[in-house]
Amino acid sequence: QAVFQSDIGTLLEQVGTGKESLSFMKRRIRRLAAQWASAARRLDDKLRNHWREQKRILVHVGFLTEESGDVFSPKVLKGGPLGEMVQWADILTVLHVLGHNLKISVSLKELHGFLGVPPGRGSCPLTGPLPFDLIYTDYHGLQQMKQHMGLSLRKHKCHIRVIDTFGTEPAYNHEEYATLHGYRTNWGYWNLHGQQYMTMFPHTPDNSFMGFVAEELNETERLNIQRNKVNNMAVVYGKEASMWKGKEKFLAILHRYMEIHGTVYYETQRPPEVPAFVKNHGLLPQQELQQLLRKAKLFIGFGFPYEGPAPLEAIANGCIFLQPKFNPPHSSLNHDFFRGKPTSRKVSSQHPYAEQYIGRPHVITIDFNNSEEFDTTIREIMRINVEPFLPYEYTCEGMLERVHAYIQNQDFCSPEAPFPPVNSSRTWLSSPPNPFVLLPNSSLLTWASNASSYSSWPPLSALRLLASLEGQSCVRACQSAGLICEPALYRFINIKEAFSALDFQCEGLESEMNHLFPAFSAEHAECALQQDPLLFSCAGSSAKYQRLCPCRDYRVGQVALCRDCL
Ligand code: U2F
Repeated sequence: QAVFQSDIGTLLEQVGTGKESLSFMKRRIRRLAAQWASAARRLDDKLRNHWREQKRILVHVGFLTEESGDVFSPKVLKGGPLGEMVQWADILTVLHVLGHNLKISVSLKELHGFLGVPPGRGSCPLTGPLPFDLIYTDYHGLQQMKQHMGLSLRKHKCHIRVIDTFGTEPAYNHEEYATLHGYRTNWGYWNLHGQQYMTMFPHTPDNSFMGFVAEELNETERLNIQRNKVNNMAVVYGKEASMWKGKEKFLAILHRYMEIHGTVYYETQRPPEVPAFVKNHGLLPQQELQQLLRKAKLFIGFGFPYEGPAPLEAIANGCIFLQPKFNPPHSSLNHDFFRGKPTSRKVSSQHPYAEQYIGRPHVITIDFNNSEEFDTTIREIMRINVEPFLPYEYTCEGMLERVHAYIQNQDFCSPEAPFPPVNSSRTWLSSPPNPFVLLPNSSLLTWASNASSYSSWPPLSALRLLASLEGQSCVRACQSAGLICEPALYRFINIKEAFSALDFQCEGLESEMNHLFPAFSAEHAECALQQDPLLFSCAGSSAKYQRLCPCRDYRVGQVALCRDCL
């Protein structure tokens, strides 16, 4: 049984010392400890009757190992990326607070120690059972484990979770398919289950959304913030001088109305990219950045970095986040940063989560090339009042709840039951629930829930079958019905009966490896099933196909979980 623990002493000891990145993470863990503790109490109350199994968990942070080159640690105090460290600090805290048995490794030596057998007991370290129920790592760590574990990695890989900032879509993850169809990238094709990849934002439901947290405010802090907001104070998003390059025009317009602050790292002199009228504080400790954001009215992004934590922190502190729309959207096809990343996602603005999940009045996304619109928007921002806002999924309680649900329910190790059992399928065919779109109690679902050999998480009761439009992905199709695509439920709809339930008349039925299947092609009246469950994918679209989409409901503010998922 796992018991919530609010004391972070042992966690801090385990994190170790000797690197700036570890010190940054420890400062963060310490600073947010009280917030985690009170969130744990609330979740404990909420889950009162749940038995939570205590898991043996290894966290191996590959990108911080010397063996991977560790380019991050030396830049912690120099404006380098901190988003990953924010997330790892929070992951460690969540696992610790949930009360699991945690081991942490940031070097190959530690990894070997944790995975190996003590000397004298045998020569080959991994012939026995894996001493962990779960291993959280990243792409670097995965590579290192492959080198260390060799073939036994394959045997144990269902226990692995890969923290993957920008996400990996099934077409890129499937080795054979990626090789045959041009989806191979440097990040690899590991043949994992898509939901074993865990992302920083809910990019594609093909992956699990891990996230991180932002600081929460109490009532007094909220009131103080509202009282002390300075209407003409802006903070620019970008701690590295290069992020300011070529932005003179916008800065000049902004400067007509507002006092501009920056937190750009510098050694001795003001970086030339940062104009003299900007009040540059230099890179600030997280806590001081929060204080600055509490006073500022506007937090403005100039297009890079993509999808970091800072905009959420700004919005949580009552700022309006103004950011550029990308038209055309940035993606691995047209932008260097995303080139070679295992995703086809089209990034519509600097921070699509802020744009799509939060939106106005907290987030304003505009075309920065239109100076007039830019000018008007700045003036509008100075007039409107907004309250601090933090989506539940980015609070400590939200992250604890989500990770708890994953740990207790996600299972990539048990073999999946064959589908569909022949008898039940016949019964169902004789009275086709037509359409069973959006009908939770249709006979398909009743039948499937009764199939006693079956357990599913999310539960089958959450399933709503939809057909996408031609050229539309299942991510979009579900979204436009106010739902979310759920790849774990694909196996229930990858049956020929699903086509008739949607009124598709199949003249032919094939089964193929194609990440867009199951799908219907109107031109040939062809119905196509998916041959390989590893390729079930919410992402992906083609003008040739209407895709079959397993959608589900979700909790307000916690998109990773369906209503009955807890
Ligand atoms: C993202 O990485 P970044 O580190 O560039 O993301 P940011 O949103 O700028 O900030 C990360 C943290 O840095 C902190 C701030 C955030 O929590 O509180 N910080 C600070 O402590 N002092 C300062 O003066 C300014 C900010 C993303 F997260 C990565 O995954 C990507 O690799 C990267 C590139 O797109 O962008």
